[in-house]
Amino acid sequence: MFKSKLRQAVLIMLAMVYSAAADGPAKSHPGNWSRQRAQRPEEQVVRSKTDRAAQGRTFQPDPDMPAFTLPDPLLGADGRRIGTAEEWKTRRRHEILELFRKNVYGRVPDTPYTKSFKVVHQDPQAMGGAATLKQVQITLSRGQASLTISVVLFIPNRAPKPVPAFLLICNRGTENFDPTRERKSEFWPAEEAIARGYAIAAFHNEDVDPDKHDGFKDGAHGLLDAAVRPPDAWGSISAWAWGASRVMDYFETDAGLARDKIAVIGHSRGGKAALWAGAQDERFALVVSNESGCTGASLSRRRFQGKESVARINTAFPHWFCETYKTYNGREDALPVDQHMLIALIAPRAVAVGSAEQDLWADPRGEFLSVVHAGPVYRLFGRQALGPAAMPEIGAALHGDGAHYHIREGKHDLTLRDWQSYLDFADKVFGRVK
Ligand code: GTR
Repeated sequence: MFKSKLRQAVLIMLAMVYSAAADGPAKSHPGNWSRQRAQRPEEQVVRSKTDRAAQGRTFQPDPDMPAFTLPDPLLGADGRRIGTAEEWKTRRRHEILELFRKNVYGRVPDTPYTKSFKVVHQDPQAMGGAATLKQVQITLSRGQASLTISVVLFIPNRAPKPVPAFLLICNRGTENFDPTRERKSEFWPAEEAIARGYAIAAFHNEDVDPDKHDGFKDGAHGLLDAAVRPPDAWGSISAWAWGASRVMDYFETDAGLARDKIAVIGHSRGGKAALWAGAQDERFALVVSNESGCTGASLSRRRFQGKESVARINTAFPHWFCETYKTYNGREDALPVDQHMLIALIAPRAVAVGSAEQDLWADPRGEFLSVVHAGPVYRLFGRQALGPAAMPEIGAALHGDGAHYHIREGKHDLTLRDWQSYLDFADKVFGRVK
């Protein structure tokens, strides 16, 4: 009893020291940050799958950047510290969700709409008999206006039902989730998922909202917005996240799918949407961000040359976030949130973040640190997240308690290698392996 209390106290102290150090000026970590932190005694995570090609290389040291301090996810708006999971769930989680709605992603209007699901095509012998294909149309209507999200879903035939499932918010061409399987893509490796006993689904983000700035006339905005959009009206990232939740509405009606084992995954802009979907919609049991970068998994306050900034993303993609977010252009330190708080909103559910070595635009270390700094919130629930871990070697994955991080060689992309890492973690999260 005493021993376990002592151990808990040591863990909390380590976490506090760790947060303080990593929140402080970036320049307080000269040299190789990863190696400095590699020998923490309380390391909880399992190292796995080191790619042969990587040969023990670690991620490059940080470039020079201004010092920064992260907002504390556990400090409530009234100045009181959150000390229990209950306080987090009933108070702080809502405060942080509101901060993200008000300042970053925008708010979904509460306009009423109707919803219908239609299985428009079904093939019980798809993939040479390995899977059942379902093509589902989800139609959202308001008066005479409507939009339809087309979902491609494969469910493994040779697996006990209901099965866990991955839902991809696809921000690349629809050929990446070809229902005929004539075209196969690593971006959505359906055969791999099926062979491993997972259902796999995808929809195209532009079904929900075309990825262009048209003054919010088309897509979900055209359907649901009021005549005058307030400064915290939702942008396209939020619309895509909302679309993922509408697909989840359908999943809940499909007896083949385990509704408590649904993962939402996205790459890059799709990864930003997946995180925001998972932050808001607690039905997603696992949330996967692949190289989501700025206003996805990476910390906004880490500013260095060669990384996407808030000003740059708001200028290049003026339709992605709410208007208020633009007031933070060049003022990241003034944001009431940073992206570790987005990850924290997923707690105690599972989160997986992946980076690519050459993808400096997305800031791999900033993506890793977001997960680390969400740790104190996971610990309220008795989960360790990544624990006091160092960034893994290139090609390695950390499967923590409720959190996963990996970094692979190569460029900005969602590859089979990334998927394998996420499926390995999902196996653990969903109790398919010890
Ligand atoms: C880039 C953008 C990133 C990322 C990426 C993508 O142009 O700057 O934030 O979202 O697009 O979606 O591939």
